[in-house]
Amino acid sequence: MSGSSASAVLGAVDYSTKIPNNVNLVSDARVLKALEQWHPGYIDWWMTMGPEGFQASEVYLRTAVSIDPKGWAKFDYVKMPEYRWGILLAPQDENRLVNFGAHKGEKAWQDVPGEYRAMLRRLIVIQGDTEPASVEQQRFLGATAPSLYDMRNLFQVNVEEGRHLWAMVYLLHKYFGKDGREEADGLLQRRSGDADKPRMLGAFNEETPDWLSFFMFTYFTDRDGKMQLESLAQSGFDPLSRTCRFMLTEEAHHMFVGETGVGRTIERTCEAMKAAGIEDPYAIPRVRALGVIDLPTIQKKANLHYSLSLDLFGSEVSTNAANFYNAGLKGRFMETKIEDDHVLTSANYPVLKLVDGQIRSVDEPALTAINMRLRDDYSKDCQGGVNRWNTIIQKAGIKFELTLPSVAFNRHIGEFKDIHASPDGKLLTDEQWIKNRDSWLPSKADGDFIASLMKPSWEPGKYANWIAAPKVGIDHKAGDFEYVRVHGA
Ligand code: BYC
Repeated sequence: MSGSSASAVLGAVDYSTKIPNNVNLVSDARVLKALEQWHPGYIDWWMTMGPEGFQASEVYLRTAVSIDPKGWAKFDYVKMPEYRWGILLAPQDENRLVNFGAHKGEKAWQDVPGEYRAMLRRLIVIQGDTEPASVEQQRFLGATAPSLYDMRNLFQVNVEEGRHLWAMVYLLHKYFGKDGREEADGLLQRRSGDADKPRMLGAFNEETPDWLSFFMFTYFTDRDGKMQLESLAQSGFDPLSRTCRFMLTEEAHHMFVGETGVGRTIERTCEAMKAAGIEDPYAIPRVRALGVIDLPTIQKKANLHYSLSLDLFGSEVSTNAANFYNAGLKGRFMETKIEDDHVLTSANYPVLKLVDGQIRSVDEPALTAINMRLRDDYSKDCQGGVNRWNTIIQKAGIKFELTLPSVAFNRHIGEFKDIHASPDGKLLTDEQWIKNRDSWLPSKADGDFIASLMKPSWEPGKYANWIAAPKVGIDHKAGDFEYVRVHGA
């Protein structure tokens, strides 16, 4: 089927333009031109800040060929710089309404409401900023991939984060004129961890130094992505809603990579402990001597990434969040499934706060507690995978349970940013914190040990000693499938 006739099919992607899309870009010369002008800068960014050392390798990637649930994933070998980053929106529902806030019941907006322009632009820019940031954070991991399967998954996540950047850049170019173009350029100029031009949100300026961090990041931080995208998918600004709905389908794979990556790490540790007859999970030197990551260190990594990700929800009580909601721009998780008035002018919501030196639940107006509610939904969502990790440990007969730390632990944003608390939520003096910090968060020595295990394992079907093989292959490929044809290997 030719590009233009393909685009006539509902949801099909037009590959006839330089930028594949299902938004009829050919008939929108202004936006097409703006995006084509932005494209070289993007490729330049990808070549300098994307996966280091693998731009010439052929990677078995999925590319969206249609947004239809059955047809959006087509697998083939692609060199990453040639990946067809496209603009894909979920189908428009002509009858869609604004479902919450002061405009509840109005027809969903197809254009930016003038009064909310700045607020909406800010939300889109923050969302957009996280996408290239994560690629920058992960750019050195290919060199130490524990298998070709894992390497391919890393690159899949990376190209899709690139596509999510395109998604936000499309909205900026299409709906925000000159300042949208400037913001789109800014998204290529900031850099993760840069002292002068850092990325906008805290967790996106942290390092992802090893593969366990990558898996924790895709489990915990991509899950913030899921919650935020789901809330933005509720937006009364319909193009944002449609964009986020399609992004969510891709996000699911990222969290799968995280959950199974941590799960396989745990599985391998338990297996090695059993084979060596080690029952005590705290016999750390003995476990490490087996070349696997001990369970207490896995707990520390989870503590770190969960607490960093909690910061991404902003302050528990936030007028920004209330304004976003009231304006109909950003809703709650699964807004339309919640049974209340969706206006929230008279409702309350319990918020954990610091009261007289104690962590207490205090009722706050639900409208200002929107971030807290989303964070609560996030914590519940996180618990599911932790339970599944614990099942792996239990099945191996090892007495150890992974837990999510208290929301007061290791926080830099919100109610608990100025205090120290233990993972079980006890308030601590500075001295107690300093004394115990390394037993709750990864220490330099833990980092060095994990780094010592990060040796490449690139033979098809082979896995580094510290991680178990996956249960099934990507696209149901056999165990020895060559997911990446590494250039020059
Ligand atoms: N770091 O009222 P406040 C993803 C700022 S992840 C630095 O507390 P608000 C992905 C805030 O900007 C999802 N600054 O919070 C995952 C504000 O600044 P201004 C990304 C922070 O505004 C993995 C001030 O503090 N998407 O997709 O209600 C891989 C007071 O703000 C932080 C979104 O986040 C922080 N952590 O909520 C790839 C959705 N937190 O305005 C991708 C869009 C707050 O005073 N963003 N601040 O200068 C939002 O909805 C909101 O901006 C936030 C903050 C939830 C982030």
